[in-house]
Order: sequence, then C-alpha cells, then structure tokens
Amino acid sequence: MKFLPVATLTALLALTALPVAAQFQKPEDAVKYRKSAFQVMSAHFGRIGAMVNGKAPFDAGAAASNAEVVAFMSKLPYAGFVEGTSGTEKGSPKANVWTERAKFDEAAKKMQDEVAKLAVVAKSGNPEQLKTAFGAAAGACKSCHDDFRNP
Ligand code: ASC
Repeated sequence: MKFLPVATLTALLALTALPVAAQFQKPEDAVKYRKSAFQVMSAHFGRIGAMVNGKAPFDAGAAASNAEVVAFMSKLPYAGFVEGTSGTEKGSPKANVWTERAKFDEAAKKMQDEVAKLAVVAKSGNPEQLKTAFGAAAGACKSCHDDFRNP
C-alpha cells in the first residue's frame, strides 16, 4: 500500500467518497460486495477465534496480522447496504436496516470500534487481552446480527 503513487491514492479516495448508488451497477453487485467483505472479515476473525478458543496454537504475529485485516475490512461492507436489498432468507438483512438506519449505523460503528481495539491489543502480543478484546468484538458482531440479520 505504501508504494502506491499519490495520484492513485487520491483517485481511490475520491472513489470512496462517491455516493453509494454510484459505486454499484446493480443492487445485486452491492449484495455480492458486502457479502464478500463480510466473508473475508469473518475468515480472518475466525483465525483469531481459533487461537483464543484453544483450537489453534497462540501465534502473536498471526493474531496481529489477522486483526489488522479484520479492522481494515470492517470499513467496507456498509457501502453495500443499498436501499431495496433487504431479504427474508437466512443471513440476509432485515428491512429494519433501512427503517432504523441510525441504529444500524451505530451498531456498525460499535463493531468497527471493537475490531480497531482488537487490532491494537493484538499488537501487544498478550493472549489474555486478545481473548477479552476478541470477546468484545464478537459481541458487537452478534448484537447487530440479532437485531438486523435474518436467522
Ligand atoms: C465470527 C463470525 C461472526 C461473528 C459472530 C459473533 O467468527 O463470522 O459473524 O464471529 O458469529 O457472534
């Protein structure tokens, strides 16, 4: 990332500032995008989960790099929550994502804050602190799922 020319970075930043609807050709593209972002986030979060739950050996370096990916990825999925893409099938967003948007945005921010803290804690290399921060982040994920995701 640090080797990208300034012009490229400026162009990328301008792109992220575009109105959400302009970022996707079709609603299905937005759905695919947000699911993909969550999938990558979940894969890396799960690797930390395996460590804190004793299913994988503790590896401070891996925890830190996985947590960094999670923290970065946590910023991406929300651009994909475009109007008209709620559903009823398992795992799809309920309509209240849009009717209670402020509450949804707050839940998203809570998760982003917790995974940012997880990334900081992971750098310290302390497995107990990692476990605590992982629990807080998982709780933020779950709370939003409980309120806004079809079971
Ligand atoms: C994960 C994952 C989530 C959260 C959530 C926590 O590993 O993929 O969505 O944790 O299950 O309750």
